[in-house]
Amino acid sequence: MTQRFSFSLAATDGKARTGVISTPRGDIRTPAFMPVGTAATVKAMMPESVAATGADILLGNTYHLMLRPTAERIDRLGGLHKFMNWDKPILTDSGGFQVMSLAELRKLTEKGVTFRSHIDGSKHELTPERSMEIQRLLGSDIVMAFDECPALPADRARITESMRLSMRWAERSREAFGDRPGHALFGIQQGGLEQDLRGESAEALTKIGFEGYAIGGLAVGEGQEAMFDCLDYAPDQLPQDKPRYLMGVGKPDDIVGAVKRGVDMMDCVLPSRSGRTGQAFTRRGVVNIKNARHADDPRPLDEACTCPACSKYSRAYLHHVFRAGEMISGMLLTWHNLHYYQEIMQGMRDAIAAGTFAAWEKQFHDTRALGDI
Ligand code: PRF
Ligand code: ZN
Repeated sequence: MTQRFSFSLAATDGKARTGVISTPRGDIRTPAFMPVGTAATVKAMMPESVAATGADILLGNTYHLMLRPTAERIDRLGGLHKFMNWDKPILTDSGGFQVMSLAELRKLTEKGVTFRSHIDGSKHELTPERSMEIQRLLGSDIVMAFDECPALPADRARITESMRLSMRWAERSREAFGDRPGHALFGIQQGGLEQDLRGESAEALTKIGFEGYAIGGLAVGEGQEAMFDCLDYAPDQLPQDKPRYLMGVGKPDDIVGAVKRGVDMMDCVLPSRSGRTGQAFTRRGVVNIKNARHADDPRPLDEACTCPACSKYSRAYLHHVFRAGEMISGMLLTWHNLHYYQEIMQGMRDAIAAGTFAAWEKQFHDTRALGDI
């Protein structure tokens, strides 16, 4: 009997939750942070290194993979897991959000969206049905419903119309996904910063029924305070017994604030992208390794960190390889950032299980307030 998709909560502390999502490809400990592997790679990282940082699951992108190398090619080659040598779970985003931020000449209709590729200008169409097909061809373990996400600020009429379209697309996504044991389909709540629209969206999604529920449409320019205000109610509008996934978030303090408010999963390019631009996230805040003050510094980036960048190299070395444009710079800083993010997640999981989340959170903020060494 194959392991089916399931979620079990182990403990709660305030609104924060810890548990496990079980899939045929392995368990996902929650709260979980998913590194982004957009183009079938977490940039600058070998898959075994990503696993070594503590990641249980990666995020992949329908939009990028459908354009290059195409979902059909990945399917012929045995699926995305085999293609990229990652055998743990993969969640794939459904493409609509990336079309809106990356593609050219977009045209949105009830049916879906047509657009031109940002790579070669070729013409494509994404609909709920096609997005489900692509994510099936990729072999995604957690498939996201096809949605639309307006940039904020947007007026209430636009947010309402967009949310209702996303709910009709959610219904079509559910229908097209069908029944696939061991695979999960997550719905995506929209509704901007309007509590009643978020409520209407949650109700529509719950009625359709999904294996998990994402909070979409946040971290799109509204700022942390507005996002937290929304997260004060949005997770509560979604079913208690299913995973809640906040899409595209965020900085370390965003992640801690989201977990505190009842979020179970998150993804963000920040730790990997910043690693390639010389920005490191440490317990004591952000460090820009390109800064001249590191040039003679024999100390590690973070003396308490056990990652390869911190246990084997000095700030002076990391500074040098960044300035020299050496590839190892992006490799080491990405590894450090992903390691640090996973350490935050483990810290939160342990604290929630022990009922000490508030103390953990205070320590997190107090340490950051000290500033870099
Ligand atoms: N929808 C989808 N993907 C997303 C978002 C969304 O609203 C966001 C918003 N932060 C990031 N990625 N499908
Ligand atoms: Zn480190």
